[in-house]
Amino acid sequence: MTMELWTTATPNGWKISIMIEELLEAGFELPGFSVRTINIMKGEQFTAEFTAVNPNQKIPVLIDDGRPIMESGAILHYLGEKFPNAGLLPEGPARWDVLQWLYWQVANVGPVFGNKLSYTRYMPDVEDLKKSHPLERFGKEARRLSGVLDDQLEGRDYVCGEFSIADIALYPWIRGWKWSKVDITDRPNVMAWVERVRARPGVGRGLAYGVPKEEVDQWSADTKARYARGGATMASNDD
Ligand SMILES: N[C@@H](CCC(=O)N[C@@H](CS)C(=O)NCC(=O)O)C(=O)O
Repeated sequence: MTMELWTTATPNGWKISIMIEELLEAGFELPGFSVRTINIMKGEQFTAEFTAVNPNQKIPVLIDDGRPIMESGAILHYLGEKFPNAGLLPEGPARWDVLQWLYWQVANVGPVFGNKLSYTRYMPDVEDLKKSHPLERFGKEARRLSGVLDDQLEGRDYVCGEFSIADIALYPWIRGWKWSKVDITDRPNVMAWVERVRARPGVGRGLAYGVPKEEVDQWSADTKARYARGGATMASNDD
């Protein structure tokens, strides 16, 4: 078996590195697993080699025994099915609880938080006039989505009760609320869930792929500046 993850340290990349580490944490063995870091700041996603495995030219990509799979949601779904005993994509009626929240993430939270982040951090300030509409639009929608998530988490430790690929999909975008400037401090269930998910050993290891230890939870000023500069030349992080 060979399984290659082509990725980098971004919210969509973390979804898969967290999934891999949660599988390892649960005792599954992935002997042929390897990670290849794609430098999206340098445009490695646009090479012919990358485009051959993902015509959409974005990380992450999983190549399982030579078969490439693009789209973080599809990769989580695929791995959830491949390792049914991990319980990250349960069988029976609970499966559809999880899948609907997975699709809610890829269709809503990813694009909205991604665009909010992009306009907040990656569009130069001189364009302020042009920024006001998208900032209001995506800011308001991100706040609304955080309220939906808060309601769903009422009385639950995780999005669908037990930890699942729905949590794995949602966490990397929500954890960046300060960087995206989406205030969730009045969403107590979401705030507690962010802490709870972060405390899982597999999640901690998944966030550390390609990241210096001291920057897993807090970027240095240099890294922030580098991301802001690099992001300005990139397409928005649509899901
Ligand atoms: N819908 C895709 C989105 C992937 C995506 O936006 N990846 C970003 C990094 S988080 C990327 O590769 N950006 C490079 C670019 O836009 O050129 C998924 O969920 O996998």
